[in-house]
Amino acid sequence: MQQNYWTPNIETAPVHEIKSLQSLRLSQTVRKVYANVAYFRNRMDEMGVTPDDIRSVDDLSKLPFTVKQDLRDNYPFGMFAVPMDEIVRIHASSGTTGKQTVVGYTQNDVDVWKEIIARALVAAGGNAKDFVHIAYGYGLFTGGLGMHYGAEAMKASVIPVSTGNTQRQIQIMLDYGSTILCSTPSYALYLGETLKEMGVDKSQLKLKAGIFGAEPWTEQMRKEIENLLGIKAYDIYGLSEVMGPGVSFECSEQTGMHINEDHFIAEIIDPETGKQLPEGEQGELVFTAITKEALPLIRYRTRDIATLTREKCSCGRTFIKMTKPCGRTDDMLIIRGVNVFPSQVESVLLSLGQTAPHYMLIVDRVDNLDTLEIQVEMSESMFSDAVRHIEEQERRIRAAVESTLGIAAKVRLVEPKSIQRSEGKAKRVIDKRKI
Ligand code: DLL
Repeated sequence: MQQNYWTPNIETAPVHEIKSLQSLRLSQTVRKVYANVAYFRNRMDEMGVTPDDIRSVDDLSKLPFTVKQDLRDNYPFGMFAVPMDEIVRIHASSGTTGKQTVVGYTQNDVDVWKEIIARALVAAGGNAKDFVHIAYGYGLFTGGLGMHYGAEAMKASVIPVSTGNTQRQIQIMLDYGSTILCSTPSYALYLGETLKEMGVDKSQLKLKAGIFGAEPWTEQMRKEIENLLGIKAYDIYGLSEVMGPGVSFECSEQTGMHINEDHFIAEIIDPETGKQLPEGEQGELVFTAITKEALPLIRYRTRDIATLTREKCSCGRTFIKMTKPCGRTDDMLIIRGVNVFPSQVESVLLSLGQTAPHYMLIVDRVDNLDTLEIQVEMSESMFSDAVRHIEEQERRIRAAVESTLGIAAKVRLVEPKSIQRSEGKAKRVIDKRKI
């Protein structure tokens, strides 16, 4: 198999070497953060921990967690560990509630970020000959500019389209010969649909791969995108508080994402107790940034639920792998006491086939009882079928949801194209109970 690495000596280093590098970088980072960020110093003092207590990765659990609220409380720049004149870039999270969380980068942070994005692009088969079409939003969101700098570092020809104007995006793909598409998976699907509507055959495109992330997506959705666009679809994960896209990335094996362990230490914890969980167990992902200068967050609780594994990967990389996040602790719906993630419903829908991969979950409370309605778009061919067939399909979906998730749901098939398409992160849930 062809091995594609950007930094082979690091990406394939023996695990004990990675761990000792992490230990060294962790103790240096804790020292810096203790000296420069009042918030951390106070938290560590409260816990009776000093920088001298942190000598290796095994000491991580002695350190306090950081959560999104801490960044909000120190809005906008209160957690930065360097003076503002060293900050060369500012981004902010796309959060819809509360204050935005603001993140900063030094020149060195931007350089590291470029490297890890280049690793992801190269792992997806990218090189200097590629035309990288970036349809993530540019602006305070980290997706657009993050991927942009990495693709430039790889010396690709970068096409910074940003989001929106979907037909024009397709025209650009045709005219400029885009070979790698970077966007949210839901926007990739929308591009695929628009391609069909415009009467363009996927064989007219030069696209070979796509790098999709910023929101959860299932294996079935991957197949759907690959099919619509005629590409191989790779996952990429990240969050602005830790860096942006590129904290982890998929390789040719496509069984999870390698975490860039020379820059980030990953842990899985029990979200209820905060206790570390062993490898292979599912829980909340926690990251410590060990090379960041501007905002080196310690034990940042992502709220994303995933599993870590260090099983040998056929690509040769030794970095630990995380599974696709299956949801967030704060996205999890509790419906009549049952925990439900939107991605589980997506899996059921796509495994049954026939419907389009566009759906909306509407949760409500009627007479003190939670209700779940699943609206799913019919495919064009179904739409022209008899009503009897539609009802039968609704019944099938209802039965599958009930047996897989253990909850009763009302299923309503809706007309093709009636569920709103997103250019960025898709919105899949309307929870009326909170209103
Ligand atoms: O979404 C950074 C990013 C941009 C990642 C482009 C990948 C590609 P935030 O806006 O801070 O940053 O949102 C971070 O998005 O905690 C996850 O819940 C979710 N997320 C990101 N990547 C994935 C993925 C960017 N591949 C939050 N699968 C994270 C599932 C993802 N969820």
